[in-house]
Amino acid sequence: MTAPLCRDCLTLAARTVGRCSACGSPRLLQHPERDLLTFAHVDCDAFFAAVEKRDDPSLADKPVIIGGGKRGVVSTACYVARTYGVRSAMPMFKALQACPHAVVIKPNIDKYRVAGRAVRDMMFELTPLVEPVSIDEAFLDLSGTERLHHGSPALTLARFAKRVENEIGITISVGLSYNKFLAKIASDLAKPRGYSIIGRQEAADFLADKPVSIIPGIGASAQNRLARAGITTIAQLRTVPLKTLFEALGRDAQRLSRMAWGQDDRMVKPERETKSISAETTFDTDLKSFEDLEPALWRLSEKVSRRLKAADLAGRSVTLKLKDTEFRLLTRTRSGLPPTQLAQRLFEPARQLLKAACDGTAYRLIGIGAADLCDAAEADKGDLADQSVVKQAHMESAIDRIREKFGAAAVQKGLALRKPQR
Ligand code: TTP
Ligand code: MG
Repeated sequence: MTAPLCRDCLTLAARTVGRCSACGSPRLLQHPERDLLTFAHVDCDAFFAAVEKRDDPSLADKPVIIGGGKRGVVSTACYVARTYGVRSAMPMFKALQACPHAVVIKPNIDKYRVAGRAVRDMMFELTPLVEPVSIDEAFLDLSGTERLHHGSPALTLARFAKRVENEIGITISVGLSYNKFLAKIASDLAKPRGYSIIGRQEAADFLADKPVSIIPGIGASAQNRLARAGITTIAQLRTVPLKTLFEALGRDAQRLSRMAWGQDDRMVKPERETKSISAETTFDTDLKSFEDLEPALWRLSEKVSRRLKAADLAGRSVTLKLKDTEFRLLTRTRSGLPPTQLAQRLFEPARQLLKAACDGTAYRLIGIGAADLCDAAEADKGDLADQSVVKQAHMESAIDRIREKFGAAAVQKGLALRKPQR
């Protein structure tokens, strides 16, 4: 058994009844596979609230809620507020019913972005293999860094957590495992200030009684379909024949069923400057008519729009991509557009391009991409002549809010529901 690693004094300490023999801390990290694992997921604790508490120490022990900005919902609740039942995405009035003495602070996204970037910059000092997932979380692959950092990834991460606390003034939770799927689950196990390890030996047992929803890619509708077949846990999912799984989960079935056994081959993809954001889909049956292709294009426009919004980017050009049954690729681009991240405004030019491309050719794939990217701050402002843009932006953000609360299927445009005619 490896000696316990103290997360406070960072020594490999001989333990005296659950405490570090060097500094007395109870925060010891011990696991048979600890020094063999290299995949990590790091997530900041109650991120927005933590930044506000850092900047105003009088808030340290108070319940703090960030929210009530443009949206009437909770963006984040600190861990004190969470003890009263306050949660992200809860309507503000409910949160205040649960915790009337909470300190409510309007979000200051620019400030959080600076803090998020500082954490990220520090990650890049550990390894170039950093894959940011959102403003406050990232995957890291620390394989091959032992010599550089004079220690195992586990130790490097413990040092990192301490450094973030000391230098940035917020806390993080770390998950360490042998792949992304389990590292992400691990980081959530002991929040806040957590550090959890899931090793190869225990992974299958650990997953058995967990709900299928912890597998990324099994969204609300797949969960429903599985639940109708009596499958709610991962152990049950493992017993389903692959053919049945294909019917319930589509093309991803094999990847998802491997995850049920704790296997995940996804690499940590380092951040590259994003040049374009796109989405595409291959049809089960080739499609010819504009009426059949249009709904697919709309769904993809929504997807690209979601990704642009998540990345705080807007596109100034839109590309339509089509592949015919001979695998010949056709791309058509509209550029010089006013910057947008709205689904409707990505869709419109692409729809025109699609109309022109529907000349009887059967297509097996359609895609849409936004390029010439710029900061979202410049997007969808509208001008006096065109207030419809502002209206569209309001409408889409209302839809986004409903989806945030009730899932993607809660609001669907008529187009998205149209099935191809055959
Ligand atoms: P999370 O990492 O999901 O949440 P968190 O950091 O507040 O708390 P945890 O300790 O559980 O990780 O999201 C990061 C930030 O993103 C969060 O501080 C605020 C923002 N956010 C929203 O604005 N709305 C939401 O519904 C969620 C989930 C997050
Ligand atoms: Mg977080």
